[in-house]
Amino acid sequence: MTKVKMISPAVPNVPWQEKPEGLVGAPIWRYNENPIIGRNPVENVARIFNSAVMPYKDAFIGVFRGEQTNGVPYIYLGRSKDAIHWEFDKEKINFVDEEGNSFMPHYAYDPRLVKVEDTYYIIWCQDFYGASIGIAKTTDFETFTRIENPFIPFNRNAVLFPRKINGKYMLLSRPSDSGHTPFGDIFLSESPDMTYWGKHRHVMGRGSKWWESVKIGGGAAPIETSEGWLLFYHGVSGTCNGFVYSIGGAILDIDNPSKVLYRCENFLLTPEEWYEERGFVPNVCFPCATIHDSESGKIALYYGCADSYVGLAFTHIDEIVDYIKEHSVTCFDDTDIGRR
Ligand code: BMA
Repeated sequence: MTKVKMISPAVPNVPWQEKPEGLVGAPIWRYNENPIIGRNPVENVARIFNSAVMPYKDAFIGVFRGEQTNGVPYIYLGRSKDAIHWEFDKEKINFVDEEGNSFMPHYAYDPRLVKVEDTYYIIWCQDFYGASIGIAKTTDFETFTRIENPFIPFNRNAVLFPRKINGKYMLLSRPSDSGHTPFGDIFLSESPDMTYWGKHRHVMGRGSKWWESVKIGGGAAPIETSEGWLLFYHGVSGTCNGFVYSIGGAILDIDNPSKVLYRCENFLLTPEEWYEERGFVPNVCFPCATIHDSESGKIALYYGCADSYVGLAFTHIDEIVDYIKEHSVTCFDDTDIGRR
């Protein structure tokens, strides 16, 4: 029995490795065979990173950011029996619009995959006369129907909550500019139908702590727990050699998630290993998904590494919630409702 309850299905085959002895810092430890996806994983795809996975039937499925050899990112479907070794479709996902006509975005990156009720949603960044958020839905991973873009540009990072809250779909996002945005806070928007989005609220701002002082953005879909929504997000620091992306943690109010209950002042994971520090864009740890088991409390966290690889790390619900609470520092902009 875990102390903190995860309100989600049991996933007994969640990938797992025990915590190494003598771990210092936050209770998150890397898989010792990282990276789990290396370079040139599919013909015409140079790198896969910033990708999202989840349990599906008795195995696992995922949507993967595949950087083609012409440099343009698209989304590829992958399947796995153990959530560690992945097989990818050779062709990128061919979306259709609501009339059934083929729809191929100009580019598509940083997909998240979230199941709400009986539908799986893919949320990503695409061109909409500027970088903005795209959404598609599927029930069978064969037909992917692109639905309305939720926002006008610019916005390059979004993730859906895994259930409606007070009857509404909830989407975290980070409004931005069209490039390598030098600012950014996390906002929350709600919708009755996944088409019309409003009641926008500020959730939390870039932090006063140096590791997240430039911008922050939602990461994995929030995990529902008895303490609130556990959110793994990314925080960015500016250095004389460019941005550094670390993983942070916060817990949001269960009924009103624009209110931050706890926010960890320390990063949970920061680039340290060769596959995080060295690559197409060095020094990037970019969380996009978790697979978690409510019975055992095990959490497997998937994150993009250096815009080149996919990494896997582990934590336990009781340990991570304790750590975030023990090291929590919030300000008024975090804890209030977020409407001015
Ligand atoms: C962000 C996004 C991510 C990327 C990161 C580091 O702006 O584009 O896809 O991992 O930059 O390059």
